[in-house]
Amino acid sequence: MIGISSNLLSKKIPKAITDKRYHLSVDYVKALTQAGAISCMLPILSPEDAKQVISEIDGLVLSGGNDISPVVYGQLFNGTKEDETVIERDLYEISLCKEALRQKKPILGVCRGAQLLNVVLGGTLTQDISADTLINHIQEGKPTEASHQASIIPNSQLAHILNQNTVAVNSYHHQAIQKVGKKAVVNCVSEDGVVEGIEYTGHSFALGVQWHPEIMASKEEAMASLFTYFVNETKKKNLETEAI
Ligand SMILES: [Mn+2]
Repeated sequence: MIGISSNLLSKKIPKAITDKRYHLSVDYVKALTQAGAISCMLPILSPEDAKQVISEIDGLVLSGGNDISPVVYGQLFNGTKEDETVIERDLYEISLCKEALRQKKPILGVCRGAQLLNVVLGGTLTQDISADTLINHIQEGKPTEASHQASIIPNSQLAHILNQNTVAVNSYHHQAIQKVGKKAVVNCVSEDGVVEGIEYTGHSFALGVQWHPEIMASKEEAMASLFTYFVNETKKKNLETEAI
């Protein structure tokens, strides 16, 4: 069972009785189903609950969504809008991510999730890259289609998973990884130098990509292989446990 972190929606939905809802794009669920896993959506609980939640799942997907509050990586608001952050989500996901690393449960971070993994490992983010980049990282075309190229760092886990030197990715971010966290390395960089992926160098699988592979996974084999690899890692852990 894979747990997928969720967003908090506070907008009024037509015909819904209440305004506040946890929500998640169905593409994450579909990509994991295609990779042979069943999944569940993780509502935003208290950080103290993370230990038990992680103990009950085999792997964690940190999903995309709103900007992470710079407060959690020691910066002031400088490009991130405070009203677009959800501090309870940040604090809960930080706790989930730390606990998954501690319990050696595989982690796949998508977009915000990659940034969150970096923050947990002690890294920082650039709060607004739009003024400094040569390509538009908030694409205008369809989300199922790639909008920019990125180079995969040779000998990285990502290079091993995708088995290619470059990758065409979709792009929906105005923030990016700045200082890379401890025990993490960059595994993918866009043509204009923006970090497009990181991976953990410790004793469990934790990898984050800045794009949205779940939206492309039904059509693109490379994107599907990210989920397949991640799901296989979660099964490996079970086999190890069963062998004991
Ligand atoms: Mn991008």
